[in-house]
Amino acid sequence: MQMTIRWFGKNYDAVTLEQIRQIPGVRGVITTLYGTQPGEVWKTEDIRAIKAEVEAAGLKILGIESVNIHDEIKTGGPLRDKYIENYIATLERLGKEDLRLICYNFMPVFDWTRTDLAKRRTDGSTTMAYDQKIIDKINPDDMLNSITSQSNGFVLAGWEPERLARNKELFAMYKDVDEEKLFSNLVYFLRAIMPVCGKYGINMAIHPDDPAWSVFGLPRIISTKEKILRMMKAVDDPHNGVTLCTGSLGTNPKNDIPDIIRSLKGRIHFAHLRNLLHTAPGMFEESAHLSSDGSMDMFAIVKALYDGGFDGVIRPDHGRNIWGEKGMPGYGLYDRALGAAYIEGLWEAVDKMSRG
Ligand SMILES: [Mn+2]
Repeated sequence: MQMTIRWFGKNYDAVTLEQIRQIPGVRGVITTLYGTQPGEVWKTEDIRAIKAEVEAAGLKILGIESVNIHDEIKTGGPLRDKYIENYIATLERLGKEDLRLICYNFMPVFDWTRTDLAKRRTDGSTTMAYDQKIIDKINPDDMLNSITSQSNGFVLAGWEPERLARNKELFAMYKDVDEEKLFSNLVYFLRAIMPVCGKYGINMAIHPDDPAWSVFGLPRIISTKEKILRMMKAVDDPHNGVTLCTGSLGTNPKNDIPDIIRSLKGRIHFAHLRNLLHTAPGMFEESAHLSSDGSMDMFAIVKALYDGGFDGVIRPDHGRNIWGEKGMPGYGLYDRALGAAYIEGLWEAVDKMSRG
């Protein structure tokens, strides 16, 4: 297991590489070329530059989150083959620079959805929260304005203004895309990229839908064990894998995460570990990572990963904002550092118990 922290690059992140380097057990970061647009071929010089910057701080880039997928690919539009070619060219360049873990998602329009980015908890911390009753009452434009106004001035991954300015156009593009169509477009994409992944040993790790049900009528295909296994079988290649995001899958309390982990043995390339507190049906908030603070059994989750021989990359996922930090919602330093240390502790305990 390799512990990492997501880092958005010096122009976008308030957390520095020097700070990340001091979190116990953290040897690497997960990052991306944040300024690039979906569909763009990444430049080798840009990849080398960010790699050199991270390595100069005594860390390594252990995964890319994300190489985003152009909507022409997701909707199966007339330009999809051109954008798949571009995606393959980017993978090739990443592979040549020894970057072999790629997180991506196949969610239409919105990467993730929350209704409150700074819900105050009883301990005075703030956290991201979701309430389906609010979503049912608003339209996507309200959603965008609300997210943007709460972002503390940061550009939030998945809510980049360039993309979201095209909100209406995007909804129109997905008008005739149902779950089956989206699924077959994903399979088409994966079949096309598997040869280059095989050549460079690149592991693709699809991120589950967040929340794990349809919002604003958009289709969801990576939200349950059955759906994920269907996708694994449709492209039965070890390079076609998943990002096991407990906070996304766990939005639906019916998802048994340790069971999902066991069913995906060998196909989990990346793990996002965080905890949620379910407050009512369709309503949750992101808690601290500890089992005792949320609704998930983080010990059982770590043990299932360990027992399945997981040797990939983990990162603590979103954290609360604590100790007065003015951070990007979900991505401050302090609570994620606590999360990393906690997960390291669980891992050490499970490891020593298993060895007897
Ligand atoms: Mn995640």
